[in-house]
Amino acid sequence: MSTTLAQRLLQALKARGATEVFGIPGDFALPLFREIERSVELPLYTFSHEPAVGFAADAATRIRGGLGVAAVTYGAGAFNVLNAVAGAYAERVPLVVLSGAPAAHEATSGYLLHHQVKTLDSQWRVFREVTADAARLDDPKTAPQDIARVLDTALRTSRPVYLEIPRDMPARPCEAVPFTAADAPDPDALAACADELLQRLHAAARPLLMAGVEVRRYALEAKVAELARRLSLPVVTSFMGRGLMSDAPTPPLGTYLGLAGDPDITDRVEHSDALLLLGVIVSDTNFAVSSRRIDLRHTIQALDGRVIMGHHVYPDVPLDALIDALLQRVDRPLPSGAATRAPAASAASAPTPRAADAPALPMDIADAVSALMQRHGTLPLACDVGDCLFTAMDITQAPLVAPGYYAGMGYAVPAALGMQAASGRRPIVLVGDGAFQMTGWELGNARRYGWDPIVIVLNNASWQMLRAFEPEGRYNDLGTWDFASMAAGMGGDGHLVRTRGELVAALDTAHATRGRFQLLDVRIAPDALSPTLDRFVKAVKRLSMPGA
Ligand code: S1T
Repeated sequence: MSTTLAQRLLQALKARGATEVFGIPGDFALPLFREIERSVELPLYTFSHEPAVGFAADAATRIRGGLGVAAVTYGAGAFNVLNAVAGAYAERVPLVVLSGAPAAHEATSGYLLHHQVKTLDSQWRVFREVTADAARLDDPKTAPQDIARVLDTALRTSRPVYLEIPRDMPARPCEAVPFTAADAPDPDALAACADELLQRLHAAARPLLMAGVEVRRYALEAKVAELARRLSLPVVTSFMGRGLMSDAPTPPLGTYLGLAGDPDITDRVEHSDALLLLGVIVSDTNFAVSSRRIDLRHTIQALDGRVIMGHHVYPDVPLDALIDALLQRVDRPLPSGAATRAPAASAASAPTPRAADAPALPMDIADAVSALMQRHGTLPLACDVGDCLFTAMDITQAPLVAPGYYAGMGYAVPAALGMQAASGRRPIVLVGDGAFQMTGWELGNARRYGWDPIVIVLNNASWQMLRAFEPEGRYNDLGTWDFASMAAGMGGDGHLVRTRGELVAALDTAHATRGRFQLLDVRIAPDALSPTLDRFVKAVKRLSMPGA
């Protein structure tokens, strides 16, 4: 019995770290789905709407490493998953899109085919714009090399890729998929880069390391933590990098949020004379509300396979090779002194404990989740866009997946399901009511797969983050949806929460209940912002009004 093209593809995905396939079939993808189910190489999980398929596959790879896999049908299915793929591209996620497609004889039938847009190549052209590589597997003889090239590009660039599979191909006999060898960086250039970088750090009075998403994407957290330890180099994370190295022996001092964040962290970043940006995307969400514009010429940027120092660039220095070269060279701490902890919040600044019957606020959610983790250990977090993400900045540092840069809503609930599928760990979800309206219903798929996330809905009856900028916009009003009452119909338990005391009690009950998702519908006054979002909004308004 020969091995099929689909089996070879699944074996190649598994060999590159994939542990499951998320998908929704369609007639152009039925042969592929049949082979996926028959081959038992990777479990297949289906969702209700393709954005969730993409978000789950994205989060699976963020939390576990390796490749994430989203399988969809041609046209209506593929265009539905497109926004999730765009977000994966922006946020450096190695997501593999498998799309069914018309068979060769259909493509030449002379008919316009169902699901077709402008031409049969329209989808191919659109996906080329949001992926690092693509292949059409229309020939079993060339498929092994094409699959190897595309999947290894995904891992090497940490970007999504696209494989289009005509429906007469999955069951065709096919040879094994090889691995492609990555070109090793020039050893002299790598040595020169590492030597210069260490010289700059040793010459600095206030060196600082900022860890960004590539440190997670290339599985370098332990090595970067070891490098910082040997150098006695203080570490912070970017906004997108929140949660990185949270389980390191010395976790980061905190997260850089400019004017919206901890003034000590802001001072360290903005006054560093050797800011080492490791895998940090230089985006507005990471740097927009700086109190003083960081002169990137005085930083050391290692991103996207190159290192920029001052006015010169080392063009081919992958982050993993750089970290290894630095570790080989470090033999003494930096003269700038030991990595000091950020000053602990003084007792005077410690918030006064609020009455249990006080209306629940975003900060109460941060405090309650932090307290839960202190009692029971770290739980991975999945956050959506909105004040929930700013609220998460005040939670104890823990592994966090969130669309912090592309900022596509509807991410967190499907992402949590993907995280639990890939890691087996129970996640906590923070999501606003607006984002929950988009994809919260995917919780209905949790029971049949045994997933049981704890979902905290910040139900402020509005698109509050937008209202913070446009208070008079009535279009931001959403009305109050009774999400707690809807949980049972989807196979979970709902908890209506109005006060701080009810929040703490509901979270304890939710944590103690396994096998059913738990939905905390936390009613929050529309004008109640997290402290971080409040500072962010004020900073943006101040910086966007010249002379403000
Ligand atoms: N649609 C999608 C898919 N993603 C988006 N980011 C937006 C629209 C724009 C947008 C925001 S924040 C926000 C929207 C609509 C409101 C979020 O409302 P909710 O989930 O209830 O959270 P909260 O009330 O905490 O704001 C970003 C700025 O572009």
